[in-house]
Amino acid sequence: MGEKRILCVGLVCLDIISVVERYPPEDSDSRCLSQRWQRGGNASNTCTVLALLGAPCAFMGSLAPGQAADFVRDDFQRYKVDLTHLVMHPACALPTSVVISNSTNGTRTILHAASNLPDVTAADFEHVNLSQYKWIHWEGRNASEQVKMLRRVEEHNRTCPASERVTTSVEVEKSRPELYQLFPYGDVVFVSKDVAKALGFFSAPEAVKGLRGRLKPGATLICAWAEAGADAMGPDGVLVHSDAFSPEKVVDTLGAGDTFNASVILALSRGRPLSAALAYGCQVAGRKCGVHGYAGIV
Ligand SMILES: Nc1ncnc2c1ncn2[C@@H]1O[C@H](COP(=O)(O)OP(=O)(O)OP(=O)(O)O)[C@@H](O)[C@H]1O
Ligand SMILES: *[C@@H]1O[C@H](CO)[C@@H](O)[C@H](O)[C@H]1NC(C)=O
Ligand SMILES: *[C@@H]1O[C@H](CO)[C@@H](O)[C@H](O)[C@H]1NC(C)=O
Ligand SMILES: *[C@@H]1O[C@H](CO)[C@@H](O)[C@H](O)[C@H]1NC(C)=O
Ligand SMILES: *[C@@H]1O[C@H](CO)[C@@H](O)[C@H](O)[C@H]1NC(C)=O
Ligand SMILES: *[C@@H]1O[C@H](CO)[C@@H](O)[C@H](O)[C@H]1NC(C)=O
Ligand SMILES: *[C@@H]1O[C@H](CO)[C@@H](O)[C@H](O)[C@H]1NC(C)=O
Ligand SMILES: CC(=O)N[C@H]1CO[C@H](CO)[C@@H](O)[C@@H]1O
Repeated sequence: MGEKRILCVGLVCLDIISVVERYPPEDSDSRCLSQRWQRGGNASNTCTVLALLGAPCAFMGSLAPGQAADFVRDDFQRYKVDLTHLVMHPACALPTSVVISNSTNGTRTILHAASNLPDVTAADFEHVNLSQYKWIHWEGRNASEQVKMLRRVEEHNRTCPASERVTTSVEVEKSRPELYQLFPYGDVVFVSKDVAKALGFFSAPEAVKGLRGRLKPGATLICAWAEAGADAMGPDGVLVHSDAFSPEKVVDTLGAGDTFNASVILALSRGRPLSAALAYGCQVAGRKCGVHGYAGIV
């Protein structure tokens, strides 16, 4: 049997990435340094990183037919990500993002295309055999549906033997108040700098202290703050911090947050203490910022 899997629920999309030395002036015609297709979407990226770090994982999300979807599916398979819970929508299109990646300092400018692809629902999630997973992570999207999924896991945990219980984590990344209803559900909650700022906090430690009251008792709150590293607080109420680990040269920060989250989830799921998990997350995310894509993170 081996290690049980980690399931990530959220979005997969296609990222078309053009690497430039400097931002192009409007209405100009210029050459980029390189261009690539990359499987994107936050939950999908989290799976990529888990797979590279050697953790068996699965992705649950919606997919539409077409060339972009074929590319995405092949790429998942290349990383041996389990796709049992892909939900097909034949009449829809896969979302695509165009990314301008600045290799001079690693910033990424993202243009999302709207898509008619619906999110997975609580009814889809009913098909998941919870006993097969040790951890389920949600990218906060359709929050009211996701709350139903989280409640299902809580119910499962209440009725099954301890060895079958599933740990839950949620990521509140966009400052949409609808997503804030997820705070009281995860065993681990990841909150972004954007959300922290929108809620009136100016640093990761302030955000962790200020927002912990929104979590259920015994839960852990984690907040990453780019070059300032990350802070967290677990059930014991002790604030822990890790500095960022800067690579020699920052070339590509696209997916640094997903890399951080995947690494922290993996470390916690293997029983590491919170401080060690946070440091590991910052180390792997820092390494990621120094390379294009993900291949060089291990
Ligand atoms: N410029 C950087 N140098 C070193 N480490 C970084 C840098 N940017 C991000 N990191 C690392 O990545 C972690 C997550 O970064 P951040 O808070 O910027 O996530 P994010 O905004 O969600 O990223 P993305 O949107 O690109 O996925 C940080 O805690 C830090 O460890
Ligand atoms: C890329 O980085 C350089 C150096 O910091 C900066 O001058 C330029 O404005 C950046 N371009 C973009 C698109 O961020
Ligand atoms: C990169 O350059 C842009 C534009 O000058 C700036 O806004 C941004 O903060 C810089 N980012 C980093 C990570 O240095
Ligand atoms: C769920 O998975 C467990 C463990 O693999 C298995 O024993 C059980 O039969 C499965 N249940 C269903 C309903 O498929
Ligand atoms: C969430 O899912 C439900 C059920 O599928 C749907 O009715 C609703 O429109 C969705 N909401 C958002 C914000 O996507
Ligand atoms: C499982 O759900 C229960 C509530 O039923 C919750 O207290 C617990 O934190 C959850 N996770 C684990 C790993 O037990
Ligand atoms: C991952 O967690 C960090 C820190 O809690 C957060 O800033 C980020 O938004 C989360 N998700 C992604 C995709 O970066
Ligand atoms: C497709 C998508 O929603 N991507 C988001 C992933 O997370 C980053 C921040 O961590 C957002 O900027 C992206 O928009």
